[in-house]
Amino acid sequence: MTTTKSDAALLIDGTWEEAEATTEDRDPGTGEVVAELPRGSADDVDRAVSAARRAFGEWSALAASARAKYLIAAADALESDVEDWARLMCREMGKPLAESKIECARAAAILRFFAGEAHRPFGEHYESDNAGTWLFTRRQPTGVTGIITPWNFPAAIPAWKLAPALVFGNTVVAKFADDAAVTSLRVARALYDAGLPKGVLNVVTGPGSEVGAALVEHPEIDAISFTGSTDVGHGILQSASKSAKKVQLELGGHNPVIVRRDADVPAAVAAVALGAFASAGQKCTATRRIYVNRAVYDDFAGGLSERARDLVVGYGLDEGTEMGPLVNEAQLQGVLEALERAAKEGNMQGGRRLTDDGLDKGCYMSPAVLTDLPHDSEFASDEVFGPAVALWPVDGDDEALELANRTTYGLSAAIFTRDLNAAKSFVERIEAGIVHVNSQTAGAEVHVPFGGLAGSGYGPHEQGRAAREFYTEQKTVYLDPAPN
Ligand code: UN1
Repeated sequence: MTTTKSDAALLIDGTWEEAEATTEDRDPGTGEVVAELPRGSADDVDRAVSAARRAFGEWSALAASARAKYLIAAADALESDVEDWARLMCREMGKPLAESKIECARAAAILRFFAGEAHRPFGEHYESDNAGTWLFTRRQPTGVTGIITPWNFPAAIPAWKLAPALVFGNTVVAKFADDAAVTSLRVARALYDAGLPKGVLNVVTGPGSEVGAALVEHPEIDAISFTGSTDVGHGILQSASKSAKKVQLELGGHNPVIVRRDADVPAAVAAVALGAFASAGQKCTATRRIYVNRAVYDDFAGGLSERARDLVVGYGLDEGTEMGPLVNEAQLQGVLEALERAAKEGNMQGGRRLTDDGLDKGCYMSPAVLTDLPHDSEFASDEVFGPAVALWPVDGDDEALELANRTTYGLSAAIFTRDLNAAKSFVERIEAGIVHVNSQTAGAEVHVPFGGLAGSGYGPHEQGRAAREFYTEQKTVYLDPAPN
């Protein structure tokens, strides 16, 4: 599979454009250049926003089902090309092929779900206190939407923002993260090839400090949806609030797991290993903190340590690879440095750069399992975006819950137990937008809401029927007949 120049281009007003400057987009597994990415500018953003504004009137006036047809055609095209698309994802950001394929198929499923929204209710009908009055809510598109996506789910996250934006009648200017922009651009390409009218979807890649900032500050952008780090998200919120934009943020997580004494320990070990090390831990929903009942602590710790030690780290396209490289050198260095600081406060297995067996050209590390850390250590409260997890023994549910709820985050959490009352109490008391009983912390099904509480999110949740909140505005309509 090769990428061509036109795979990496700006899309403005229905035309694929080259930019004056480019950035090298490298395979983190081999160091090879995958593509030369256009470095868009604030001026490109301005042209894209004007195009989106011009396209808004006609696009928003179409029947939703007419808009949905483009999503279905794009889903068909992407689905027929999953293998090639997944290989591109693997080369661009390191996700092993099997995981990449699942994500690509999920992106197509997301487009199909949102196509279906065209035939589901948009508003609600109420009985008025005045007989004869029709009282209902009507939803209209939010407007010209700025969409900023991360590199860690470069197929699924663009799909889950673009699909509702478009089906509900918004026009879009998107900025995809440089580390996986060509993979994300395939979603835009599929919509474009489906015949999307010009200006409805525009894409400007380039540095967040210029392209992202121009998008967030642009007076003609009505709403911004962002997935990424908490720091960047909070900066976006401040800047977007100056022009009172609608803002939706999906931010970091520091997701806890509680393993009770009545848990199925091998199942808990398997789920924690998957939650912590899949995609090399580069998910906002990844598992990071485990509170294990003292009675099963040694069993659990032994099982997890064995699983981490045996995990096959390698190039994502190689058969048998279970964990690929981190996305780039800077991310790897940041993770290794955070782990070095953590190791000084406790014990660490793994957590080292790997260079043997041909891994020296890439950004590889062994998965880290930390034990004996103080509860007030940096690792216990700050997100480390890599394959690293810490375990602590606890004596009971109250202690486990208190520790699990201690961070400023609130994205995802899991409990492993066979006790229904304990599970119910966990669901009620845990500070998390997504709660699992006996399953890993990561994962998001397309038809249900996805979003974090506390510092993990801001604004309406994404996906499922929840996506309507952000991508539409409500009007309440009192409709009375005029007297004859
Ligand atoms: C998942 O757990 O499959 O950026 C989805 C992220 C989240 C998406 C997680 N917004 O990692």
